[in-house]
Amino acid sequence: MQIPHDTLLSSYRAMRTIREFEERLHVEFATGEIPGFVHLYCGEEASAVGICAHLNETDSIASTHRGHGHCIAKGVAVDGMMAEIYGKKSGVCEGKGGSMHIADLSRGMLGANGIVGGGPPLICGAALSHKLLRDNGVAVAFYGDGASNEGTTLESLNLASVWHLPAVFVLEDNGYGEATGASYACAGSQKARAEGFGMPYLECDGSDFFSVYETAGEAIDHARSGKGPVMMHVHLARWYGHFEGDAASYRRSDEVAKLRAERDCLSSFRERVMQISTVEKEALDRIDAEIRAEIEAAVRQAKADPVPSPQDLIENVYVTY
Ligand SMILES: Cc1ncc(C[n+]2csc(CCOP(=O)(O)OP(=O)(O)O)c2C)c(N)n1
Ligand SMILES: [Mg+2]
Repeated sequence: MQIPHDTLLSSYRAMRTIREFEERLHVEFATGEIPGFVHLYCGEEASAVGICAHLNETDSIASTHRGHGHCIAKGVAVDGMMAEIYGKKSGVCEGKGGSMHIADLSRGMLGANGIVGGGPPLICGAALSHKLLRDNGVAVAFYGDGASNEGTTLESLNLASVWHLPAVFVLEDNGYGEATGASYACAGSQKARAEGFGMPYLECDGSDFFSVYETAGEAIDHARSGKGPVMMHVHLARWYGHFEGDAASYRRSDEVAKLRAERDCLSSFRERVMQISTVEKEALDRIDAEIRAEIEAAVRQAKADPVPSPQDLIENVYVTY
C-alpha cells in the first residue's frame, strides 16, 4: 500500500506525541500533583494513529478510560488535554472531566469514557446521525478486550448491524482487563462474535503502524461506502500497569522489557519508513525534538494555569436546545 509522504510524517508525529505525552505523565503522576486516575496508552500508539489517519474532522470517535492516544490521534490540542488532566480551567473541558472524560466535539471526539463498554452505544448514535444526514461520515468506537464482554458492546454490535450503520468497532485487545487475562475472560472467538452479528471481521498487529493503517483503510472504506458495520481486532500491548500505581504483579517481570525491545511501534516505523520512502532520519529526529519541547511547554503551562472557581462548577454543564 502506498502511503503519502505527508501522512507518514503526520502519523509519526502523532505517535511520538502520544508516547512523549504518556511517558511524561508517568513521571508527573508520581509527584502526586495530578488528581484522579490516569491510564496510559504507551505501547498502543499505532492503533489510534493508524486508524485516525483515515478519518476526517467530521467523522466521530468514542474512546475509553485509556483515551489520551485516541484524543491526540483525532487532533485534540495537547496543551488543552494536559491542562484538563491537571484539572485546570484552561483544559479542553475546563477541568471538569480530567483524564477519563476528555472530549472535544469540534474534532469529532465524543469523549474518553470511565464506563467500560460506554463507547460502542455512543457510536451507534453518531453513525445513525451520519447516515441520516448523508454526510458520508463514519463513527468509530475503540473498546478493550474487557469491554468486549459488556452487554452494551454486544447490544451495539447487534444494533449497528440491524440499522446497517457506518460504524467501525475497533477492539483494542491488550490481553488484560485490569488484572484478568483475556484468554480467561473472553469466551469463544471475537471473529465468531462479529460473524454472529453479520459483520466482517478484520485483524491486525497493533504494534505495526503499517498493519493497522492498511487494515483500517479496508474497515473504514467498508463502512463509508454504505456496506454496514465492521469489527477490527487489533492485537497490542500496554507497557504500564492498568492505571498509574498498579504494581502489575500479575505480569511476568520480563514481559514489558521484552515488549519495549521487540514490539515498539515507533522503532519499527522508523526502520521501515526509511526503507520504503524518502523520509530521512533527520526529519524524524527533528519531529522528536519538537514534540519534546511541545510536551515540556504543555506541562509547564498546565501547572501554572489557575484551577476553576466554585462558580465554574455549574457553568457549561447542560446544553440548552
Ligand atoms: C461498567 C464498568 N465496569 C467496570 C469498570 C472498572 N474497570 C475500569 S477499566 C476496567 C478494565 C477494562 O479492560 P479493557 O476493556 O480490556 O481495557 P484496557 O484497560 O485493557 O485498555 C474495568 C473492569 C468500569 N469502569 N466500568
Ligand atoms: Mg484490555
